[in-house]
This record gives sequence, structure tokens and C-alpha cells, in this order.
Amino acid sequence: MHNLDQIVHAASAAFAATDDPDVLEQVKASYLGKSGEITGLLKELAKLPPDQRKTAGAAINHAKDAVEAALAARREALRQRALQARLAEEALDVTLPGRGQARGGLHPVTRTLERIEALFASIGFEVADGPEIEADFQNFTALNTPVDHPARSMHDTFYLQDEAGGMAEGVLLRTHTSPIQVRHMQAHVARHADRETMPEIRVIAPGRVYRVDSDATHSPMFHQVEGLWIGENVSFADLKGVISDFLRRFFENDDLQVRFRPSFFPFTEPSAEIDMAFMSGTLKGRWLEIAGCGMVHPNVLRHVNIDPEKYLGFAFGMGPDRLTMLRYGVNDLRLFFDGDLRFLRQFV
Ligand code: 2U9
Repeated sequence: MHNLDQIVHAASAAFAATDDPDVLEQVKASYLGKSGEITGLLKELAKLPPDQRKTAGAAINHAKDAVEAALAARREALRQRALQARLAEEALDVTLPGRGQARGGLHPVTRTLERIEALFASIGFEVADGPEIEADFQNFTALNTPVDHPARSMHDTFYLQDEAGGMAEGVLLRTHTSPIQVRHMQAHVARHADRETMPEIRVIAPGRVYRVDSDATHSPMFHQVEGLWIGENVSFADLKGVISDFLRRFFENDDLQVRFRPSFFPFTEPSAEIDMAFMSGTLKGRWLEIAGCGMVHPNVLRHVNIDPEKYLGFAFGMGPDRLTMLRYGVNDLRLFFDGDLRFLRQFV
């Protein structure tokens, strides 16, 4: 009897000393397994005189129950402990505020560009694209800008270096979006080379352009949208109508005044600056320079193999960065390109 109590105690202590469930099962085997202590005692029963077997058997089975109960309790304790550890490790603070959805939005200048594209598309203009790294011919020569023209100077134009660090001959960052239209006209002429009469060209060219210039109103990268309409019978009157109509629709303001002042560009003749004035609001009555325009210079048409005796048309150029500043009342151009979300979020 005394021996059985000792075994139960020893077994309970051994279980309690075990933290690992696998080790616990090995410890169990040393008491309840095939050659375990309790199992050994049960085997011994056969050797006892029959009158003692019943009492001894009952006592051993009682001890066996006690060992099994201690084992079950320890198994449960270890299971609980593992569960608690896992819960602690994977704890979630459900009271934390959610991360939410980060909402993206279009840059204000992109919104302006898309608006301009949609308005010109509505009167039959295609939207063309082109490389930002351009060739001298498309950026300058084709636009009637001679080799000694100041716009070609290193002070105004970013030229690309070749592998040796020298200037790559005639490779530059486009200084305006005009080369897009030059390429568009070249492709148009090639596509209709077999025809007596080619279809009209009606295209706008939005995009990034680059100049060596940086202050509150100039960024070395800025945007332009240029437009071009070439046909057999396209006049300066058409130009005035298209531009005036566009500005009124862009600013959603029918009272807006538009005027054309004589000017000069190498690629147009005659040329004009376009001013506009709001008839109400804080800018009421103030003339604002908004774009440039003119009838495409015959030399430009010749450079892309279009006969200036048969075709003519107008071109214009404007700065969507400035249009965006006016539309939203922003006074520093650099705010658009600093990437400060506190500023940009206001336009979403
Ligand atoms: C081709 C032929 C002619 C595009 C034109 C202007 C006048 C002009 C400025 C406005 C604001 C540039 O961003 S800005 O500073 N642009 O004044 N641009 S005519 O003339 C072209 C274009 C392409 C083939």
C-alpha cells in the first residue's frame, strides 16, 4: 500500500516537473507503458495467493486511476499553457483605430491636362504623344529655329551627354511639345503619301517639357499643351473661335474676355499672344497672358513635306501649370512639384 502511494506521488511529481508535452508522454510510459511500474505490479498479481489478489488488484487499479488522473490534469495544464502563450503572441488590439484605405488622387496638373484633352477631343482633335528626349531636328530645325537662335543656347536647353561625358550631338530634352506635332505631321504625310489630297490634321500635344530655368514662376520641368489644325481652308478667325470657346468652357465662364496681341514666334506668322480677363471675381478686369498662337510658318510645313501653297493652319501653345494656378487660385508654381501631400490632397 505504502509502495503504491509512493508510486502515485512520484508519478505526479514527475508529470509536474515536465513542461514539454512530448516528454510528458515518455514519462507516462515509465508508469503506465508495457514495462511501466504500474503495469509491472499488475503482472505480479498472478504470483499472489488467490485470496490476496482481489484486494491487491483493487489497490493497484486505484493507484493506476490516480496516476492517469494526474497525467490527464498535467496534459490539460500544458495544453492551456500553450494556448495562452499563443493567444499572447497573436494578440490583436481590437480597440486600435483601423488603417483605413489610402485614397489615391490625380495631380491637379493631370486633372487640367485631362480636362483640356476632353474639351479638344469634343471638337475633333486627336491627342498625340512623343519622346521627352528629342532630336535637334524635331525640336528646333523643323520649327524654323535656326542654329544660331538663342533658344538653342546651353543656358536654355538641357543637352544630353554621350558615354565619354561630351555633348551627345543633337540630343536634348524637348523644350516644348512642338516636336510631338512635327512627328505627328511626318507620320500623317507618310500615311497619306499616295493621295492627291490629305485629310486635315487636328491634334493637341500635351506633355512635360524642360528648360534651364528655376524660380517662383519657372520650374526646370513644366507642362505644355500645344494644338495644331492644318487644312486647305483654316483661318485666323477659326483660331480665335477655337481658343475663345475653349477658354470659356475650361473656366466654365461665358463672360470671359479674350484678346489677341501681335507677337513673334519663329514657327508662326503672323503670331499673337492670347490674353484673357474674367468679368467677375477677385481677378475681375485684369488681363492675364494665357497662351501664344499664330498661323503655322510656311517653312515649318516645308520641313515636313507639306505644300504651303495648298495647306495652311494655325497653332497655339499654352501652359497648363499656369491654367491650373488660375483655376484653383495657387500663387507658387513650385507647390505643384514639391510632392507635399498636404497641398496635393486639397485637389482630390
Ligand atoms: C508646330 C508649329 C507651330 C505652337 C505655339 C506658342 C505659340 C506659344 C507658349 C505658351 C505658353 C509656350 O508654355 S508656354 O510658355 N507657346 O506661345 N506655341 S504657337 O506652335 C507650333 C507648334 C507646333 C508644328
